[in-house]
Amino acid sequence: MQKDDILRLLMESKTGFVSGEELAAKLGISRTMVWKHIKALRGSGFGIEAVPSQGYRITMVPDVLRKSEVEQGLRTKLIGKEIHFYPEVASTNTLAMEMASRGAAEGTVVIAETQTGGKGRLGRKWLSPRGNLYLSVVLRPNIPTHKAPLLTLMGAVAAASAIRKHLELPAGIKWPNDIFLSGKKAGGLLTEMSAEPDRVKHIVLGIGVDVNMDLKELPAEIRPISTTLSAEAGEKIDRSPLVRRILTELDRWYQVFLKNEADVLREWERLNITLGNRVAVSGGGRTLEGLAQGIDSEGRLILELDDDSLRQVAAGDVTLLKGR
Ligand code: BT5
Repeated sequence: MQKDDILRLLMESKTGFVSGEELAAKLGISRTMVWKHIKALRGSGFGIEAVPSQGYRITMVPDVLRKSEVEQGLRTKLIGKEIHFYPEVASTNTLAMEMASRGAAEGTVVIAETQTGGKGRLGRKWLSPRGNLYLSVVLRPNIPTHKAPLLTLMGAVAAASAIRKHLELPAGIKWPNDIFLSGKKAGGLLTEMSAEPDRVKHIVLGIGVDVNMDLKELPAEIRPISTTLSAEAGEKIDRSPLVRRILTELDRWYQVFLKNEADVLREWERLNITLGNRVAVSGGGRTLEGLAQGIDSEGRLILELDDDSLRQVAAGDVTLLKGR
């Protein structure tokens, strides 16, 4: 799109300025058309000043994810070869599941600025104000259904690694699907699956990361136990390169997963904040307490109960009680 090309040329300019004449010549359009595009860009929130004899210059970039910006320089093999951006959807997971059942290619990504019906696990809600990341990826691994939970762990490794590398924040993983910073939840994962009796047909891996929202957007009861990347970093975060990094890490860790699941589990163990703690695991109407000792080859949490017996837990909500 010409508008995107103008944006790119302005962003790439060393001096910041590009003259209307140059823009017109590079795009093969009239200067009047250039002016129309500049007006449209201003309309979508960009600050662009026009200085006589120097040209146009960007003075403010709105906090909006742009497809061209995310795709620019994205060098993944599989994840994000096709990306669908939406200003608003009910749930990126629901949409990606629909796309997957209609044959969407493996690696297809759905991203939205906000969700009106964001989903957590077990029918819970994922609040989705603007300024954060909401994305879902279609995967088609050739694995038995009982291995599917490992993809949540893989996604958590990828998300935590991306946050660590991109922002140098010490993101950790709380079993099974939470991204934690400073002891608070900064993101979550939701894996949904369509399966034959015992093989996976497709999986949608959904990731929500709290990035730039004001914590006041969350209800008072979860505000004290939640955080955002910008609150932790102490500055607003440019989301496009962060998305790129998350897709890059997903691309990498999904390949690792397909080659050797154990390598993913090893990295998960390195990044997790659950193991070694006394925990309470609730789910299915009951709570178990014990020492979180490890995870097994299917991603289940191994608990050592107070009578020294071991118990494998496939799903639940973990509360960290105290350290070792
Ligand atoms: C999760 O569930 O943590 C999974 C979140 C997955 C969200 C992504 S966004 C893209 C994709 N599309 C979707 O529709 N979903 C995925 P769970 O462990 O069940 O945690 C849910 C609980 O977290 C809620 O009951 C709240 O207490 C809390 N919560 C809700 N919204 C939150 C937010 N934005 N930040 C922090 N905590 C939140």
